[in-house]
Amino acid sequence: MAPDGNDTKDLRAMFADDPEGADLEVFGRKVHADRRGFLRGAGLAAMSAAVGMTIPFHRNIPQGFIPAAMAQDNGLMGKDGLTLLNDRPLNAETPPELLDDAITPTSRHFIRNNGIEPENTSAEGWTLTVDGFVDNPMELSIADLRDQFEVHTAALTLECGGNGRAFFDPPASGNQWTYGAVACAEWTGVRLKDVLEKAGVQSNVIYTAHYGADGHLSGDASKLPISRGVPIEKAMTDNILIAFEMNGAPLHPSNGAPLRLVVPGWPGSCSQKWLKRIELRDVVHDGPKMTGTAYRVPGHPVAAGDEVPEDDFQIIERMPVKSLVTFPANGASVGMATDVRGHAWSGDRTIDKLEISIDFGSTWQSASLDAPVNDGAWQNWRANVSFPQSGYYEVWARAVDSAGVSQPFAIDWNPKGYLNNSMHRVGLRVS
Ligand SMILES: Nc1nc2c(c(=O)[nH]1)N[C@H]1C(S)=C(S)[C@@H](COP(=O)(O)O)O[C@H]1N2
Ligand SMILES: [Mo]
Repeated sequence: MAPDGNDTKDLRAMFADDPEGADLEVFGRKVHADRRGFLRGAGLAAMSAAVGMTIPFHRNIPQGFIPAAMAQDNGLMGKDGLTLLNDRPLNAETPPELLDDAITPTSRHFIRNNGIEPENTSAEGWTLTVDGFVDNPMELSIADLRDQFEVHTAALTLECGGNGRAFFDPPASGNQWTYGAVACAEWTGVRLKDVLEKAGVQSNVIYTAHYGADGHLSGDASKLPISRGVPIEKAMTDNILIAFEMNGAPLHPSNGAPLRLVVPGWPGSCSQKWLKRIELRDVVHDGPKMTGTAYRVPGHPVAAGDEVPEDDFQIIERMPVKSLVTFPANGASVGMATDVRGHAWSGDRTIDKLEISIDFGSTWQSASLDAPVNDGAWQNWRANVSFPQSGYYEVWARAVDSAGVSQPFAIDWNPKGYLNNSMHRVGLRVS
């Protein structure tokens, strides 16, 4: 049966009776069960967030119906061109050439889940608890956050600590991220700092602890998939948001709807999604993925493949200086001259210089580099390069940050495969 106007009645009835059977008939395939779960809980707001815009005729949509744009995409509803690395937990990255925009569209923001996304991601009735060593413990709805605090919008760079892990040799276990576990979306919310100030941070507090609503992979409701935190001095900086909008719309369900932290420049794991609670502690947080070797690197250089005692590992704080070439795509064919462009960032710092080489690093030329649009945003850069003759070339990019630190050519190896900030190389066929 075709889902055209004349069949509206039947379509509605079909979805009411048997949504899965209806998917099969309408889309010719079963829609990913997780996707259906979100929609059941979240409704129109999640659907709009997922397709990336409002749905003018939403009143005509049958109950339980999944828009075709969301049904099509390999279970990654509302995501465009992402590469699925794992579907349980869901992990998907963005090819660098799809990160060309100054502000990453929601449809191209990577997804990194450690557990199972909550079914209910509706803003309705969602609360955030702020407790621990505070003078005034609080429970705030999203409306309370909007009403009681100044609302800010900022472009904020989020990168997974494991981005680039795929290139470690010997390999490191975990998601084999290549380049695309990074994004810079525009987030709207309130400052973490303002909320903590209102709660009244007690003098013994040294660390935050963040808790989300996602479930552990084992299905054991008493276990959390991940709960991380940051030193209180970091938490009190200006560019950290408790966000309820992403690119001017409700958050995408997989990116933490309806509420999340965004801690730019630090490992993405600090930015708790589906945020339910922030606790202030008088000890370093010890939640899942805070201890052992998770999101930690040796405190000293190690040779590739070395065994490192657990005591030598330190918690990763700021992310290192890094850049991406987002145009042209790796493997593209171009003429004798081409525009080249991308982004550069360095956690808690700015980028001073972006250089590119087309001769395997012998000579370098400066690209033109924009200032960050705000504190916490990546910086956009561009150049025009001419090639002396046709053939195969590589464009290499290296950023230098405000502390004078540059990107390495080769990976600085560590056992868990974090913080790979080696230069991005893009191969081009020039003729
Ligand atoms: N509740 C919760 N928050 C989370 C995670 C998670 O699994 N559960 N993953 C973290 C990790 S490791 C990263 S890199 C970022 C990824 O954010 P994104 O999926 O919106 O890109 O979310 C962080 N916040
Ligand atoms: Mo991450």
